[in-house]
Amino acid sequence: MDIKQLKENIRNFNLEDGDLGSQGYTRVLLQLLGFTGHGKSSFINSCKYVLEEGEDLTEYAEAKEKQGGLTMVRKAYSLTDRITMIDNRGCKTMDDFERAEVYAQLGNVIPIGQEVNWKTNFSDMMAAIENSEMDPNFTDFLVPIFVYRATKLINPTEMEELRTFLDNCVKMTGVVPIIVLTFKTEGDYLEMEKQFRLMGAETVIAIENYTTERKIKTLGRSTDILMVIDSALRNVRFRLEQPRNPRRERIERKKFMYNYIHQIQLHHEKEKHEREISERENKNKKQEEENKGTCSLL
Ligand SMILES: Nc1nc2c(ncn2[C@@H]2O[C@H](COP(=O)(O)OP(=O)(O)OP(=O)(O)O)[C@@H](O)[C@H]2O)c(=O)[nH]1
Ligand SMILES: [Mg+2]
Repeated sequence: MDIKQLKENIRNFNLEDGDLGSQGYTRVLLQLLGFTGHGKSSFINSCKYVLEEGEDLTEYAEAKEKQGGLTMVRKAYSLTDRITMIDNRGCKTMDDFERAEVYAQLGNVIPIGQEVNWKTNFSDMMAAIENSEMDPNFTDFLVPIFVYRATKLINPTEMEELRTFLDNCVKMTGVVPIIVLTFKTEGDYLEMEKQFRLMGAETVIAIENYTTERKIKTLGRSTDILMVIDSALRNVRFRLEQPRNPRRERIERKKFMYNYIHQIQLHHEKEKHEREISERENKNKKQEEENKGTCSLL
């Protein structure tokens, strides 16, 4: 498909187009997820830049390298009347708590426009889910997009964590996250693509983001970026060919969150219990050795 056609398809995308209509969905939410500094905010700027005419790049979403992460508040950026991108807070690690927060953002449990603070206890997490009932949103069709730097190699442990993460995104949304490999010209993106495919990714697209320093529009760079949005819309069309119930899907996401939080709670309790046993054993051993020492002196 040529670039003109891609742009037209995106601009004219309508949720009503399929045989079953929109089934209650009113917009597509492209949910950008990933580690801090991997290029989520830059990707939003790039998408808007490519869809707009002209060569003036506007930094809609602030993008720069910042220790600890730059984007803290979930923000929405509309691409068309029907398609909105969400710049979610990036995570530093993939530990249980941060991941729970990533799922909460993906499931729209954290309202748009709200600062995302990593919670460190289970009751706060449960409370956040309950609070989301104040303003329940079930009319957004969620599409996860995972943004990852092509320069950052993945070790086997991370690979397992990412595989589970991709799988859980499918459980929550019915869509396998689209993998966007940024810094295309700086890393071995072919190798990275292979790794992600081995983890279960269906669509992997390497791109070079447009930045204020490097903003000359070229055919290849612009096409790559549009392909990501096009691929997301293909997923939406595919899912809308089947009868759907947005309210039910929202309930299912909520159940997933409760179950996930319950699982990590059990996991943490088990770890705590094992730590206590090992500490007690060490203490007893030390006591025995001290006693032995006293006996031999006698
Ligand atoms: N060369 C190059 N630089 C990029 C690319 N993508 C992002 N950058 C740069 O990488 C830095 C971090 O990018 P951001 O878009 O702020 O990353 P982020 O994922 O939004 O980070 P947080 O908000 O901290 O989670 C910025 O200085 C960008 O200009 C790319 O594809 N190529
Ligand atoms: Mg950002």
